[in-house]
Amino acid sequence: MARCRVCGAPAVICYPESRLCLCRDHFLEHFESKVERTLRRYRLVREGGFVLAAVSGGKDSAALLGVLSRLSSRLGFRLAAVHIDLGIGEYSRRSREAAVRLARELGVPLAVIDLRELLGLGVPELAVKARRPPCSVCGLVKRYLTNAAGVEACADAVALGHNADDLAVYALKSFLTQDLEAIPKLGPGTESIPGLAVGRIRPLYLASEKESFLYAYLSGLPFNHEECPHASRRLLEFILKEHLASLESRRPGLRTQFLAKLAKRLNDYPKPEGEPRPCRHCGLLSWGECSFCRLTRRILGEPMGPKAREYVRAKLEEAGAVMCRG
Ligand code: Q46
Ligand code: ZN
Ligand code: ZN
Repeated sequence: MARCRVCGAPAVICYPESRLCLCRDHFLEHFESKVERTLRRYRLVREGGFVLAAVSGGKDSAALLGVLSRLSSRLGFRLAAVHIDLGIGEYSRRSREAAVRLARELGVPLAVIDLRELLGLGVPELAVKARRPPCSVCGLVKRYLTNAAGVEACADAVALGHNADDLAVYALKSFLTQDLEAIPKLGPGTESIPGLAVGRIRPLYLASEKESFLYAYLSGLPFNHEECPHASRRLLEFILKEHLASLESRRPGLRTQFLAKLAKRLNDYPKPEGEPRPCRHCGLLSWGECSFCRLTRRILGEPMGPKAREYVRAKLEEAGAVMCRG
């Protein structure tokens, strides 16, 4: 049986690239210092700043909120959380329950944004009406509402729970499809555009999915173990993930080396042309009309951005997760 390099107790994880094996306690410590190093190295948080963590209810967001709540006092930033209930049946009900329990146990204020309450429809019905795959509508709605929440809360950044496995897949997919403009947005952090968009940070940028899972599980944090019923094994993302996992097993450390190098070269990739402008309906980031206002205008006959912003603001205020006065 593998033993912890620090104390000799039975190991819960071994890193083949460094031959480091760690027990539960030393793994938890190791994971927290890894995330702290990421936050410092890429200057993702500042003392006195305010971070709003997007919490889906899954393992990655549990690890994210767990580790950020430990680091917030050490690094001196304030933390709150937002959960979007996507209205995907039992899966969303369990995810919401897990997110609420998680925030309560960690003592972090949480605002819950309920898509059905806001639009009268959940992701599955929106997708049917829009004649688009559920994940495409879901991604659009999540991006819009987390950005709206960050702007309304006057947060310095919204923290996302993407781990290294996910990010390596997104980056590789962008290379393969030559969607090069997507690459600069996949780094450890993006800048805020005042009034239009809040910066996004990825504290788990260099942490693997296995580490995230182990951290959440071994810390006893609640999370929904189920997969969304719309997750499909036929998607290119899923296929790439399997191939990258197989490469990683033959070349341990490849994924994080790739991401660390990519983070240094983000400025070499093209950015969208033209200046971002406020959406003519809701005022958030767009190039004329934002995709959320366009989608809801087509489906519901009204661009719902302005109502969404009001709704989000009210939920954040109710939760005590706003840093500024409106
Ligand atoms: S929640 Fe949404 Fe995922 Fe479900 S509908 Fe697709 S994107 S699979 S992370
Ligand atoms: Zn140990
Ligand atoms: Zn809009």
